[in-house]
Amino acid sequence: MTAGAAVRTRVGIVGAGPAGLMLSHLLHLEGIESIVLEAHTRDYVEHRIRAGLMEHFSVELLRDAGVGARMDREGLVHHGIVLRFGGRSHRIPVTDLTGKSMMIYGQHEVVKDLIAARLAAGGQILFEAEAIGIDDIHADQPRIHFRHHGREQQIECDFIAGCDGFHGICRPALPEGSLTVYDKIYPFGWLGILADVAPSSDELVYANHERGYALLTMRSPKISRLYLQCAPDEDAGAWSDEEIWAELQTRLGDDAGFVLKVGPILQKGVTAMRSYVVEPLRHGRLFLLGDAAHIVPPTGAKGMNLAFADVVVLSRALTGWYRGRGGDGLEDYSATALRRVWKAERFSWWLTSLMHRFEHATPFERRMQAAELDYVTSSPAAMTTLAENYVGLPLG
Ligand code: RFL
Ligand code: PHB
Repeated sequence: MTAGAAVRTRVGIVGAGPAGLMLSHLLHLEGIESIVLEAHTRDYVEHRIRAGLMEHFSVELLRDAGVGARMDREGLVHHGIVLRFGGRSHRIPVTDLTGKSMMIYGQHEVVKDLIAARLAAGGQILFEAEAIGIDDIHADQPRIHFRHHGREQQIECDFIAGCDGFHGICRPALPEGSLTVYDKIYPFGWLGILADVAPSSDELVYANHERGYALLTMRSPKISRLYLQCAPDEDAGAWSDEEIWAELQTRLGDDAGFVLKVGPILQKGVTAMRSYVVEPLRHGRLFLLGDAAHIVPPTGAKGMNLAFADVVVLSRALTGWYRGRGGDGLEDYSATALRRVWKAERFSWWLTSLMHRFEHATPFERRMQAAELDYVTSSPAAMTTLAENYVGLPLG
């Protein structure tokens, strides 16, 4: 392997997920050059099925940034959600309670739109370019070492944005003891499927059933996405398609005779559930964003939305710095982003606790969960609290 000369840019971005791509795009709109490094191929990141629900804030962000046209044509606007338990359905009218709506539009579609916009503008995204180390984050010119087409190369930049997800290299590259880690592992996972069948409900259905949680969501008017609470180390391959549909029908069924439409299962996989935050999010000239810095259990649908919120805070701070307005925004990045992160962590943890079956819960704890479900679906104040968190809190 030969080591190449360093390439120069202003902001070196590790990771072409929603965080890295949106950051590169917003910086470009402000005239700030960046290079994005992505370990996988373009095809891989454009087809990786993950998030589906966008908060009001993320929808507006895509529109304001000029990358919302396809989302507005193909996305599905949602005004409420259904909580189902004890055989009954309870609708939370999110738009009536908050004046805002959500959008179902797959994360992989957002990624496609952002990649197309970056490449059309001459932006640099290096696919199959794996970052292998970072250096000099406390100096004026930090460096990223990466491997591309078998060659080791370097990027020399003013700032590094660690947008490389939970398993990336930026967070672990920080010296031990420089981060405080907050971590919670849940005793269950989600078995998720993508199915070639029209959604059985116009709105998302969150079910708390004695056999475990289930969620009905969608990707389009023809494609359903469904999840089942399962063991954290469940083998998705051990479930036949018939078993998955039968279990979903049992958990999503209600006294009104709800019948789930079934169809060919296109993909299935298991996701472990955890809450995780590191502090601080800035170390010298390295900034951590999105899943590289924090993880939420997917119940509240907050992961991608939080990644976008971090990006907006950092892009404003970098814009201020390059326009000569000083480094206050950069100094404040961690504290500003973390305020929103912790509120989303709280909501995701709360909704997870409310909707899942905890095997070792005591009879008292089960009664507490039942009372909370009753309260949250009968009190206008509690429903409004749920709705304003679900649709997304303001950025500041
Ligand atoms: P990503 O998307 O993980 O992107 C990180 C990128 O970095 C690359 N990478 C590297 N590149 C170069 N060199 C290296 N050394 C690298 N190491 C890693 C990776 O290949 C990857 O391309 O992180 P980002 O951008 O922070 O985005 C976060 C979101 O992906 C995540 O929070 C959401 O998917 C979470 N999530 C949901 N979020 C929502 O907002 N709404 C939802 O409805 C929602 N549902 C979900 C979800 C996540 C799920 N799973 C599978 C975890 C449902 C599920 C089941
Ligand atoms: C999804 O569409 O994948 C999705 C939607 C809402 C959630 C979690 C996942 O709460």
